[in-house]
Amino acid sequence: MGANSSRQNPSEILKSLDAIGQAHLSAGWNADTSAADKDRFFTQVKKLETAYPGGVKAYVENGRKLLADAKSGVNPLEGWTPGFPDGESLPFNSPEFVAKEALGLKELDGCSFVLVAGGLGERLGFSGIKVALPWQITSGETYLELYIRSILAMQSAASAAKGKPVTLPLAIMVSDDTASRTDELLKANGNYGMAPGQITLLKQEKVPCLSDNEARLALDPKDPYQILTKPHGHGDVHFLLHDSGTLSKWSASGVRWVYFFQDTNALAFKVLPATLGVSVEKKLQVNSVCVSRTAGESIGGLMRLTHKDGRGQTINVEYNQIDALLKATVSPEGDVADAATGYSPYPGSINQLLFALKPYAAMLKKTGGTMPEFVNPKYTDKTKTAFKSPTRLECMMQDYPKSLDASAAVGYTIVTGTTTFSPVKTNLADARVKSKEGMPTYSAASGEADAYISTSEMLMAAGVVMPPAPTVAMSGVKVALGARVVIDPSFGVGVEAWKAKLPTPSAIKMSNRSTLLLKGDLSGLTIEDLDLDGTLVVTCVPGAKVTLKKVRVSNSGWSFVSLGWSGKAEEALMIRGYQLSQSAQRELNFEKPGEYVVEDPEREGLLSKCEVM
Ligand code: UGB
Repeated sequence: MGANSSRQNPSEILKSLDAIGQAHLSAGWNADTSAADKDRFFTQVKKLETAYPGGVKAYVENGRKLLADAKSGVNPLEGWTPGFPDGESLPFNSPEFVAKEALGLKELDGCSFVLVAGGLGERLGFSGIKVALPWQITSGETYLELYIRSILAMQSAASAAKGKPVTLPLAIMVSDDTASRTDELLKANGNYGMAPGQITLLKQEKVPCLSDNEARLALDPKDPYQILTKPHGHGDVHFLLHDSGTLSKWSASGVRWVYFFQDTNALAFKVLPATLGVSVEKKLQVNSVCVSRTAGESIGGLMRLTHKDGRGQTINVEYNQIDALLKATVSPEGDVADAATGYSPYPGSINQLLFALKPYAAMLKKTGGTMPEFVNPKYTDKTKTAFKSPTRLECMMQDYPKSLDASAAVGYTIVTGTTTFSPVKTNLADARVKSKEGMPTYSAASGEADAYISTSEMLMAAGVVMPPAPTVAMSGVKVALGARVVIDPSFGVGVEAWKAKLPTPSAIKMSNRSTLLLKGDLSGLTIEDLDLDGTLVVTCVPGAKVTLKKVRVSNSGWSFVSLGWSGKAEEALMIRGYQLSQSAQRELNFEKPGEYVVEDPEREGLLSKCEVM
């Protein structure tokens, strides 16, 4: 097996497999074995060969080494001592934040985006693809639509800033589990407004499972002519971006930055302009968007590691290794909170990464996109000779900086005092347990409540006074739930843009039981004076220049009602435990381009019917 073995004929393939200790794969074949079964086997081997840098031979060799290390208990962090990485902590809406955001906005035209969406929501109890989940049920918009509309909003801002049309490309990493459903969702919705060719789907392939310490490949128990395979992890994204030619294409079209984000963080773009500003100013090759990390929680910690032989690197230490590393080195208490802040002293790494494209593409050219891997076999006993079930090599996208030398500029950005990270990963039963323990739940309920809070924080940054959100239990999961505010990203990119759309923020008031849903193309929307106690839905078409000069809304509004313990509903609701109840709303629909001013008499009265302007 090797670089050209995808072009080998069947007998050459068998010989090559034999040479790397894999003769058992075809040992059961006999005169009755059909040509079709053999064909399926060879087709799969050829596919596996091209999907891994160096092919099956390299995979088996890497497997043997990592399995030997695992057996002899080699600690990959042995010899390394943790310290604090270099980075910038920006209080949200502070002068430093606003300055970094302004700097970053100038760079938006050079941005590209990479969504890693090859994983399934197994821990979440959702059988669909996660990007098809609604990020909140007030509008029911999917994550994928939100992400694309956010990028298109940045594209409009970049085009306006540059005075010429700019296209910001998006790559989505999918897997066998998610590829067809992601493609169908995009097609059914006209790519949510992105131009043909603007989106690239990159499919990660699974890797072979290893059945023993000799790295003998496992056959599928259900099909003896197929090698058992499992996902290799999100680290595949680097190989795919390189191998598919996507990075070269982006580089040739003037892209300077690559922003990686995960499938269910609705707040992923809120901090991008400021993060870009930090990357520009500190000339960072790799900038990890981080959050304050609750000690013990399931997110990695960014650390500056120094080896006793003098090497150094700034990397993510995965959450299951943090406690042991700290105990063995600088802190006998392990992964505990810092008394002064109440958080772990190490920034929480959330897998939102901003890379400078040039050095990244150059490094991948050198390495072929190979990522450091790890293996996690579950042994049957202490002799570590047999596995409970076949294992496989895995890799993580945040491990890319491990391939850089000590002098590489790697750092982080944290925006404090605001909500920037709230992924949806945990099913309702586990979320209830985490909630009781006082840990972040990363559940559908918390993702939804945080999305409203995050938008309210943008309003507050513009000067609007919002009542504090009370803590409530949504089906046993505690969240802070105030006014449900959903505002399409076309409203504006960055705090200063929101301020311009809200020129008299002191004239905007909203009760905690209110819902404000602003949909469509909001680039022409200005809100001057709004008193909302109930639900207001505003929808604008492109070209509608709308001023809410004085709007008074008081109605019975929308609320969330529990599904009850035995409730039956679609999965997207079951993982929340509640649904939306719409009692009354005021609707303002601007269906044609033009200029509109809405000015109510001082008392609008109880309006619940639809208004079409
Ligand atoms: N993903 C893929 O695209 N392909 C794969 O093979 C696997 C995943 P998980 P994980 O932010 O809370 C990560 O499973 O791996 C995509 C970080 O390692 O949700 O447990 C998948 O679709 C951890 O340090 O997360 O933990 C999803 O979009 C911390 O940052 C993304 O990869 C943690 O995320 C993450 O996959 C977190």
